Amino acid sequence: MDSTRSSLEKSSSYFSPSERLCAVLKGIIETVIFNFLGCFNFHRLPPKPHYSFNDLDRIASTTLFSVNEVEALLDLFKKLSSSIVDDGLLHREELRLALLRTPASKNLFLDRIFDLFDEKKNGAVDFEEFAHALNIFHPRASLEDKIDFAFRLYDLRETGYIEREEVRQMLNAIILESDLQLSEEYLEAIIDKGYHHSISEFYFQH
Ligand SMILES: [Ca+2]
Ligand SMILES: [Ca+2]
Repeated sequence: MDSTRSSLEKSSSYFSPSERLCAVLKGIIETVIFNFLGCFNFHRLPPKPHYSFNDLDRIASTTLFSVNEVEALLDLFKKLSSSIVDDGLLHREELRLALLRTPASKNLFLDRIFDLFDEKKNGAVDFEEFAHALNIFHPRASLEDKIDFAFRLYDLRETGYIEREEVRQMLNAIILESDLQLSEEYLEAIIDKGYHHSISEFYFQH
């Protein structure tokens, strides 16, 4: 027994500190890879929803689109919603990738559009939400609905009012996107002028 222990102690002493460190790191990496693969084995994506002709017909009846147009929208949705995770849902990063060509870039307008698309507020856009949201851009959509959509786009905090700070945030986003250089005074003047003008118009239109 003593001879076995001394033999083990002797053999372990043959490993240098760097070799022992490598062995520990190897163990950690193997554990991480095992758990990573386990995620795929045990947490498979839920099945993607299937849309029958009746579903497309029902969606067409609640929008201005014909059944053929809803079908074309479904093809577009499938393409956009499978760009990162093919789960039948359009995620924020997938919309960013479609419109900005990158999934990571922050964009206030795009985030706000995504929030408006996501009617059920569950963090992903399903096909029905997608079709309903695009309905607002249909040539026959009413002016009132378009104004309502534009109002909600700027009403960042969803209070029913467009506040000065929200106008400032939107203007800053536009300036950032267009690489414009504006002084703080000039920006304030634009907000003052645009704020009073647009708010009165919104109230007038509503
Ligand atoms: Ca997806
Ligand atoms: Ca949703």
